[in-house]
Amino acid sequence: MTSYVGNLAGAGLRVAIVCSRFNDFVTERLLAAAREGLLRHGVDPESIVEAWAPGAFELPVVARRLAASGEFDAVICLGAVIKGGTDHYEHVATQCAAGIQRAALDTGVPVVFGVLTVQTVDQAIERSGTKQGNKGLEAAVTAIETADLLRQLPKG
Ligand code: INI
Repeated sequence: MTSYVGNLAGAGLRVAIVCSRFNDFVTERLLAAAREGLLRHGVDPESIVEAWAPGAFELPVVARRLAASGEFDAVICLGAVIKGGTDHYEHVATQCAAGIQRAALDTGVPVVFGVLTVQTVDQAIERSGTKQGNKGLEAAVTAIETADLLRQLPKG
């Protein structure tokens, strides 16, 4: 029997982070934790590239370009979609999630969904470094684990 599991082995990985400027009081905290997570697990600071997108809706197109470039082993998308008074939030969150998954499947590069989709500002704060951890750190760990797993699997 052969069993594959991705390890938290960041050495040698090249990682791009795409962060949304919308709700930057939250996304900057996600970004700081993602960076820290990558470094803590051995990713070389010289191998990390960051790009800013206007909002979560624009994350997929930026992530897809980076993923298709052949220069990265994983792309991390960070954003904060917070419910407002209209259903705008639903469209942004749904299209963002679908576009991120599509970017990954189109390119074969892991594109990680580090986007908070929450009802309230408090819930966003809780998930960006307070009571409920930090989605940015989670995204960094997921990126490393998945990239390392793909490094081990037979080439597609
Ligand atoms: N963008 C976000 O990243 N978070 C939000 O909560 C949000 N809401 O609720 O409006 C949001 N909207 C902007 C959107 O991502 C696009 O930038 C905009 O629609 C232009 O395409």
